[in-house]
Formats: sequence, structure tokens, C-alpha cells
Amino acid sequence: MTDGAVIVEDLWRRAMSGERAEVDRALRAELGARRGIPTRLRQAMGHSLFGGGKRLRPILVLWTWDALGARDSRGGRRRGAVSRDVTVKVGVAVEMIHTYSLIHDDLPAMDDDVLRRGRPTCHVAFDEATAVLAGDGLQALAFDVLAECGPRAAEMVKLAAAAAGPAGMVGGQQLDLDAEGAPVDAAAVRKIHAGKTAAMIGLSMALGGVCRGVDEDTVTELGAAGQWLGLAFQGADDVLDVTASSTTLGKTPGKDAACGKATWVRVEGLEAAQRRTRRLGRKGQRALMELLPSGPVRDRLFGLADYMWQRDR
Ligand code: GRG
Repeated sequence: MTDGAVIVEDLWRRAMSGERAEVDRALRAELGARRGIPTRLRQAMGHSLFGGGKRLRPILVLWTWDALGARDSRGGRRRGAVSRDVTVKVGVAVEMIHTYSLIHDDLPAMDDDVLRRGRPTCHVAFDEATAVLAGDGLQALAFDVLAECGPRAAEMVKLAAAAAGPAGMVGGQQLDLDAEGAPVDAAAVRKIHAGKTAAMIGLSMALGGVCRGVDEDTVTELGAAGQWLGLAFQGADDVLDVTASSTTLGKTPGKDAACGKATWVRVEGLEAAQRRTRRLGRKGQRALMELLPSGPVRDRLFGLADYMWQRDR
């Protein structure tokens, strides 16, 4: 990692520690408030929910909400805006979907990984069947939480279903499985990454907009900016798989190549993949500059976007 990237990472980690704690508290409150969950299932859900995740997606929801501000460019109030507390809850729902996807992705039937965030994966700590159910439970719970999130909850549920569903993350995961060891080009890799990773990052920014009550076109544009950043985030992940150690990564490196995964590193080499990641990241950041009012809150989100493609883990 370059010196600049170290500084970006350090600044960002410090800046988001408050929000991370806020999201953790809200996650504990949401899970704790739900009755009737069998003890072992609750423990398995908790194992993965509280396993040291960065909370990137909820923080994107929150920082997008922050950066948009309460008033539109003519000083008027917007339609169906919700409070910061409700926005945290929306972020919690996104993190539940993200966590479910990681649990299922780690299963022997998929990526078959034993380490996640430096700890045993859910099926290793519990068992495969429980891990499947923990993922299922988190996904259902996420939609239950979202449905409680204000006057535009139905719109949020639709957006989340599209991003997480068969034409989004789940579809991307299918394409990813189909592409293992098969001939792929950069466009095919892009399609996989757009579904598997970028859809949920785009969703996070789009939901930040809905929580501020912006119009549908702006929600779509925020989602598109998030998609660029999500592609860059996954580009960085592909690169890290060949450049990082398991200590910094918290999971097994070198797996992409060993499993014949479709990555930009595989189809065009390390340096071209690094250049592509940089291009995508900058494109996402330009979109942020156009969509959000200038000021320190936008700059903070811009810094987070920097981190997304310059990270070392
Ligand atoms: C199983 C339906 C289904 C989908 C799986 C999430 C996913 C799709 C696959 C995980 C593998 C992978 C490389 C995903 C790319 C996205 C990514 C880098 C996820 C990790 O996100 P972070 O870094 O994780 O935000 P933390 O641990 O901080 O939550």
C-alpha cells in the first residue's frame, strides 16, 4: 500500500469508529428485540453479525444521508424524509443482508472458506445446516426491519429486493459460480461484480437518498454512483487476493486463482486490474461530487470512497 493509502485508511478508520459503534448498538437492539428465535440460531446469527465487520454499507447509508442535508437546493423540505435514528435502522437492515450473503458465500457448496474476518466462518463455528438457517433468518429479519422504516418503506423494500435478489446479488453469485474455471472476458467479470458486490453498495447510497426524501431520479443517480464505487471495491478485492497476507486480509488469500474465479486480475493481469480499479473508483467519486452539495460532510464521504479502492484488507 502507498503512504497516501495508509493515511486514507487511518483517517477513515478513526472517522468511522463512532458510526460503527452506533450501528453495532442498533444491530444488537434489533436482534435482541426479536422474540421466539431458537438459542442456537440466535447464537449463529450473532456470531456472524458481530464478527468484526467494517459496517461499510450502513456507514454509506448514513454518510449519504448526512451529505445530502435536510433541505433541497431551493431550501424546501423533501418527501418522506426520516430521522437519523431511522436511517441507522435502514443501515442495520442492509448489514443483515450483507452478513447473510457472507455466511452463505462461505459454505462448502459455495466458496468453502473456513476463515472470515479472522474468525471461523459460521458453518465451522456451528454446522452447515445452522449456517444456512442463520443466513435465511438474517435476510428475512432485514426485510422486517426495513418495512418499519417510515413513509417510503415500501420503496426501500423494493430497492433492497432488487439489489439483493436474483437479478442483483444472488444473480451475480450464480454467474460467479458458472464462471469458475470457464473462459471469461473483462465484460463478463464486470457483470459478475456488478451483481455480487456493487448492487449492495449502490443500494446503500440509494437508501441514504430515500431516507433524506430525495426524488426518484436522484435515488437512481446515487445508486449508480454507488455501483461505480462497488465495482472499484470489488476490483480492490481481486487485487488484494493476490497481494495481501491472510493476517491483513482476515481470510484465506490466493483463493481466487486456486478456484479459477473470474476476476479482472485473471483476465487482464495485476497492473491492468489495478488501473481499472482506479478508473472505476474515480468515476464513482466524480459522480459523488456532482450529486452532493460541497462541504466537509461530502469530503468525508469522498474519503470513504477513496478507502474503498485503496484499502489493504
Ligand atoms: C451467497 C447470495 C450470496 C451472495 C454472496 C457477498 C458475496 C455474494 C460474496 C462474498 C465474497 C466476496 C468477495 C464478495 C465481494 C464483496 C466483498 C468484498 C465483501 C466483503 O465486504 P466487506 O469488506 O466485509 O465490507 P466486512 O467483513 O467488513 O463486512
